[in-house]
Amino acid sequence: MAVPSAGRYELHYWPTIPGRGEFVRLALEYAAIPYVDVARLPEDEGGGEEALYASLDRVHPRTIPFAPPYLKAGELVIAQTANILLFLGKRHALAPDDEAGWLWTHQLQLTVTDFVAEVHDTHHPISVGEYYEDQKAEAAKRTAAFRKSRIPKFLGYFEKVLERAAGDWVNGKQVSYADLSLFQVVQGLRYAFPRWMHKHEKNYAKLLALHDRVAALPRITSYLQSPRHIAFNEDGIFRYYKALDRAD
Ligand SMILES: N[C@@H](CCC(=O)N[C@@H](CS)C(=O)NCC(=O)O)C(=O)O
Repeated sequence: MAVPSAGRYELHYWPTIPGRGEFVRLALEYAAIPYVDVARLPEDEGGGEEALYASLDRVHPRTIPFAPPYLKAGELVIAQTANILLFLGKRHALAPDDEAGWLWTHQLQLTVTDFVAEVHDTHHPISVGEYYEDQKAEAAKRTAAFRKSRIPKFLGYFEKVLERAAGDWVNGKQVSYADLSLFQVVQGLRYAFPRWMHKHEKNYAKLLALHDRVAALPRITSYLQSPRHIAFNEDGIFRYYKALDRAD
């Protein structure tokens, strides 16, 4: 990984998890946009969690992020995953440039954002600041409801969106960052809820087909095999806890 250089985007995100940063990484990788994953650099080059945390307050005099991920693009500091993607979409043709098209893509991304927050709440239903192990009973209850009604509602919605799309992608013929994010949603659910997905994912054929198309995009395929890609683990958003994964 190269040291940040002028003109190169800097992604600032927790260095050991795919998390929300992954939605941004997928867009950068697909569009072959040079970037530095700053927190993954050695500490003496500005990497590490401590430096990331400290940077939130210092990165800009005015437009400070609430939480990672954030992207530095020259003088701009942009936080909120969907906002970062809105920016990249416009600058790098990762979304249609007509008003209806970029708004629609952003709308879908905000829906993914809502879903990701609910995924997070399955293992942290009471307190973000406490361990899963300290809220296991509540997590089991919350996740049962999540599996029963929320996953089907969100996936059913994405499926309907794809049924109505005028082509292979949510925007028809052009791949957008929202397609890449839907890929990550399927990846994450397969990791966190394998038993549930094994039984139910067949109900979302269009979404699965989209997932496979994204996986086959050459730059995505090579990214997923590269050391830049971080595997899911139990510190991230999509976590596998046996107790939370049931077929129903
Ligand atoms: N809505 C924000 C959420 C950002 C967020 O919650 N980031 C997490 C990591 S994935 C974090 O570090 N949160 C710290 C906190 O909420 O205190 C987004 O989509 O970017």
